[in-house]
Amino acid sequence: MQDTGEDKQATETFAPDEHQHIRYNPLRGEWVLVSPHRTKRPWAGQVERPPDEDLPRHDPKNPLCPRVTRPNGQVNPDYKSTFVFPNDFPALLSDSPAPPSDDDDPLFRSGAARGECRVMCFHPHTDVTLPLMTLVEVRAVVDRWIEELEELGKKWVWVQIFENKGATMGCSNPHPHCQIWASSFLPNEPQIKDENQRQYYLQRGTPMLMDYVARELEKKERIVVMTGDWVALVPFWATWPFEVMVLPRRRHVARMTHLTPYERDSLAEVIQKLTTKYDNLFQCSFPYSMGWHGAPTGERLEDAEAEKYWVFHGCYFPPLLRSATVKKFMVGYEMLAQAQRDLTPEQAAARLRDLPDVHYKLASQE
Ligand code: H2U
Repeated sequence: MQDTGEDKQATETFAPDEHQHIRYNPLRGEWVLVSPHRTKRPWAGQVERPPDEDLPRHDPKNPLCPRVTRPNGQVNPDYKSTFVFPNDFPALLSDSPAPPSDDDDPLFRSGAARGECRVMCFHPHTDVTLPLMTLVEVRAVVDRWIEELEELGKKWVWVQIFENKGATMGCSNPHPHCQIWASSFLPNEPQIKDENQRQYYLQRGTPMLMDYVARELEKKERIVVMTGDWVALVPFWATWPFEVMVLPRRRHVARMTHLTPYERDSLAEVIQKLTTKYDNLFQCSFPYSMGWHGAPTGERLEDAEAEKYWVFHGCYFPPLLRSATVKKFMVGYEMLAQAQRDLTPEQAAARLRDLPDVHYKLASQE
């Protein structure tokens, strides 16, 4: 427990939407400071450029578009659905010399890093993001993610699928796409989640996130959208203002590769519904970084214990705070002490939940 000090002075009754407090994230084993009384502070800081809404459907200069020649001379096929290619500027190569082993040195440790990086285009049209695709098209994206996980997961212990969307998140290309980085090592984030889920399972004999989702379904305070098999909610311990987790709500699933056809359809639906609400929040193409986490792969595919405690889930981290142009900075206190938020997770969930289910661009066409 973080030392909260004795609360000797409090005379008012605690109200989570009014009074500052700290919340625990059991998945990462860390705390977040919630300061709801600060939501009304004026903003005179940096303003982002609004996302570009007038994108061409096809740009012959964009290396992610169909039929375009990439700078390395390769010509993209005239793809009609998803398209995956090896990243031309990969952070991880499959064959590279390893540093000398220095496990005994407590101060200067290093290790081998090998892997593969791919780029996956979601759709042939640059102006069509996930919420604007048909359900069949989103389902094709889900299927392709699973195919990539199956293939890369045979060899690599961790396959990270992630989407960086919008220039605010450092995304270099507006074409709808994600990246897939597979590595010979378990990166920090999944390693922390692996250990915390394992410890919880050892102590209680149930998977942490299935227990968590059951409690959230009872409370109904932080739910944004639900489909047959999935729930998208703002976690109790969210750090980003409109952070969302996508969790299985009926059946314990450890890996994305374990999904049934119906669960895949239902996942496509929750992705479409959530991203529609995101875009509707500030009537813009909502930026975020998102990705999927499930039980490790490669040499850990046979780890039956990990399949008992890992719960497959999605994480959405959007930076926007109060408009299409004002983002939350994770700086100062966050870098030096711990994450802090103003808006409560319950307020964020209510704002998203109350938005229309129809995308603002499609609503104007009705
Ligand atoms: P981001 O927009 O999320 O940065 O991803 C684009 C990726 O596409 C990036 O990793 C790759 C970049 O290396 N890329 C290619 O592999 N080939 C190209 O011709 C352009 C971009």
